[in-house]
Amino acid sequence: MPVYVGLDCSTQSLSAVAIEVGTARRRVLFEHTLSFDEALPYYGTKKGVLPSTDPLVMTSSPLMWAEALDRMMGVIATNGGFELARLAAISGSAQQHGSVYLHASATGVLASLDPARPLVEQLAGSFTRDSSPVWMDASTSAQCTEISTALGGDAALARLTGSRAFERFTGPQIRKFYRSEPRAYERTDRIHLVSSYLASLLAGAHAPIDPGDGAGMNLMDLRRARWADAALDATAPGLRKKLPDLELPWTVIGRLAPYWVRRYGFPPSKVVVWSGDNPCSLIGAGIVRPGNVAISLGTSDTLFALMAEPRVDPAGTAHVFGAPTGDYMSLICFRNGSLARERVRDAHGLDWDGFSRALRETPAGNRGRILIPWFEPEITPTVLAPDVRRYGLEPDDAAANVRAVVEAQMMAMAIHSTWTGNAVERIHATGGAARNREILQVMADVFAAPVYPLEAGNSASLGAALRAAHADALDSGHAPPWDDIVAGFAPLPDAALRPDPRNVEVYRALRPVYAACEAHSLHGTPDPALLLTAFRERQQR
Ligand code: ADP
Ligand code: XUL
Repeated sequence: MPVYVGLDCSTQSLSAVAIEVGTARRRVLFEHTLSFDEALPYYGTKKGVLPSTDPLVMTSSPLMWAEALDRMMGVIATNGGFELARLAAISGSAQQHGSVYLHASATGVLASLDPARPLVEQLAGSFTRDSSPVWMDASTSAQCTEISTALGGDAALARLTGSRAFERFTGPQIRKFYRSEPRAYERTDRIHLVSSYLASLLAGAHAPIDPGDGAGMNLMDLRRARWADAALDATAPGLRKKLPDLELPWTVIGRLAPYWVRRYGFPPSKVVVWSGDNPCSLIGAGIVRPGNVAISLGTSDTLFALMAEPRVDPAGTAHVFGAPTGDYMSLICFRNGSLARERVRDAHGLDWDGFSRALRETPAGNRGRILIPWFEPEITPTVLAPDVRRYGLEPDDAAANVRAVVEAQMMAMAIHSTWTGNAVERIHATGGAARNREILQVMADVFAAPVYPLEAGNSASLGAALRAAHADALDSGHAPPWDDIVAGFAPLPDAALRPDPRNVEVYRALRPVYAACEAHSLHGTPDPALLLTAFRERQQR
């Protein structure tokens, strides 16, 4: 039975998962995580990021990522618990947007890695920039404006690349490097994403970028999955020849380089193009067809969905990336997630049991009592300063405030995801708050769709392993449907929370009322008092 390995290089750690994929048995064989700060302390990172005097600058060390990869491959070889000869293919996932800058000499180094010496020793002279900007960097506002202006504004850039200019996106980061260190930029032969850099190390040759991660750069024509010349020109001169090629997300880019074969005893397994952590998580969460949505209830809440069409968010706050299935995916972030739920919970001296009890004891629709929960500046919709408002809601009514915060979050997610154009048919819920079934019931009722809680685990590395399995099958001449690829790893039907038809009706009526309260808070549009009264009267009937 073949084994597939998926790696995930996130902000703070490198994780690996090995899965066994047979007709009768499909299961996780091995999981392991190396935390950068703890396992590789001599790079000096804190939570995976290098110290900086400028709070807007966030970088990490590409050499550290290479050393982590070297170590992880050693751990898999000795402790993976499977016969290495069974490893059919390997792929990976990485934090999106981060970039790695290589000198021309890197090409020769990659092609002739010596298995007798550690990887980092051999790579040390290969970088034109020792540190790599990562997704938390926010230091490129000037470059965002320049790129956006050159391309005809935010909306035009979003239509072309899937997102308006964002500080963390790779294009603005490359422009800043070109402006501040023009000579180092000129000496740069290749600019990789974290994903394509690590794939290059595995394959011993420069790896391509897939449309999932390529869409996080403000450089790729989303519809054609090709570099967009106008965006390249607006970013930095001579950029095209410094970028890797773009390839389909199931491309087998080569075999594990002799370094890995001789140093650790791996077979020359297929290396499959890596992708970003969000596209990989989509697959790891079992989202493989339009109408399937994943909602992660973590510190922030995020909603990501598979889309058949490359539509973009007219409000400009969300992102559209390529999906590993060859479709598209939306990514919508809501900053006031667990953060806001905890603020309400703590304000009323509750624990999570008390929070759940409050949800059980209050009716759907909350008798028209509404909270706008921007305890911190909000990403979706854009709110720059904290702004909490209550409509008909007493601040000290604990149970009503609990229901109001959860209903507000679910309403906002439903309202601000309609632009994706796909009706929601099922939701896979993950993140710390997904263990709360009362919260998930509100989700099911608001979206009028069943909610399947996912088992905790690293969905990005699992998604990478499943992508490796899919690419291997395709490369071997049969193309199983994606439903079959994720089968056995996707949530079981009997765990689902089903929508209650009466509550679905209530929330259908509440939606325009909530939208009016949101618009009133955001733009000072007319007070929604009349709408609220009508909704309350309808609930009392
Ligand atoms: P992160 O985004 O940091 O990875 P997690 O996905 O691990 O976050 O989620 C952590 C959050 O889950 C905590 O901040 C907490 O608010 C929330 N949480 C944990 N248990 C519950 C519960 N029973 N009900 C609601 N929220 C919970
Ligand atoms: C997405 C983003 C993050 C990183 C985190 O746009 O910036 O999700 O991919 O790893």
